[in-house]
Amino acid sequence: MTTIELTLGDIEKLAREVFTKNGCDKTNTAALVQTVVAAECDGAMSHGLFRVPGYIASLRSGKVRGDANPRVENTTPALIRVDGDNGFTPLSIKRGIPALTTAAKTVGIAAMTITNTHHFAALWPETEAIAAHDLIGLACVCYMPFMAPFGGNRPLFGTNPISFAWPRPGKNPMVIDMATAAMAQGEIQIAARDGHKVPLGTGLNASGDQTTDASDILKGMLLPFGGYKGSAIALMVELLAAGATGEQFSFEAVKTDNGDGGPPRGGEFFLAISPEMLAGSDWVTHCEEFFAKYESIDGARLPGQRRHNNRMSDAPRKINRQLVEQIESLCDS
Ligand code: NDP
Ligand code: PYC
Repeated sequence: MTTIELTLGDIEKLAREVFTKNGCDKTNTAALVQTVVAAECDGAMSHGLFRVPGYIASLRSGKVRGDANPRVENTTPALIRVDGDNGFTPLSIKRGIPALTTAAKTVGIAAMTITNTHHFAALWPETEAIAAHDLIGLACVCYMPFMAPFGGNRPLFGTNPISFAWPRPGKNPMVIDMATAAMAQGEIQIAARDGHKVPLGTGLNASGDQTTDASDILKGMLLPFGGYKGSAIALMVELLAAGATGEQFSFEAVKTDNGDGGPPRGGEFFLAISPEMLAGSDWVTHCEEFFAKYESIDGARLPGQRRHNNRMSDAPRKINRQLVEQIESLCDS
């Protein structure tokens, strides 16, 4: 694999150009560019520029609106609904988070659903945005079937990521952001592209047999992380992202999707909780003592720390050369 070095400014410029030239208005472009740059900045290779060809395919096929105008509605003091107007999710998130955090600060806990939207990104930007208001944040989405439930050999779940952010005033939040599949689909696609094997237990081939060949898994299915326990969490994510939002389950999304390679229509579920209102004013000191204990254990590091460390660097990022050329060609054609 050959790579090319791009500064964060180059990445931003390339992303802005490709979205603008493919029918995105200024507001949607700004939200998408922010998402792509944040992923590259934090070293989430499978969810930054890597996703751009899929975004563009869905703009070109007309599946997703580049001029979507999401609407935010408070349905009760603690419930917020965002209708994404058939756009990509970043703009809905941007518009919905202020209403969600205001509600959680007022009532102590608030939930938000985003529907009629297309999610193709990492989830930590949304939970970090909640934690920035000193609130606990949780978010999850589903996708199209690519993961078999534990014990099965037919895909039913998406790779069903969940993100959880714990606020640490004055510091970066503690952020967990993970697929509930043994590997994110994007990571498998990159392993297949780069000819890397993956650990046994990651997925099955089309015949339902275990394999370490990433290309064969792409023709078959992924398995949940952690056996039946991970499968249970994937099930919970599917129910929250589709059952609780009223949007499509992964098995429904694949039926309505046009197969253009971009994300299907789906929902996103959010929770925001005030630790101050639940636990009292001592919560920061109490939890920081816990984090200090955690970090005192040799070999242990907090989830999110790798991304936060990457974020400190303004060095150029190494990007797959073919991917950059592909995106450049999408600016022209
Ligand atoms: P990883 O397996 O890379 O990481 C999962 C979590 O574990 C992260 O919070 C990570 O923190 C943490 N972690 C990793 N290694 C360690 C360690 N040694 N000690 C402590 N914590 C650790 O993520 P995935 O590959 O599962 O997911 C990648 C991205 O894909 C996510 O951002 C997810 O949102 C996205 N995704 C999106 C989907 C969608 O439908 N939109 C579907 C599936 C995934 P850190 O990042 O700091 O390493
Ligand atoms: O990496 O599993 C994944 C994924 C699915 C949708 C967006 N990312």
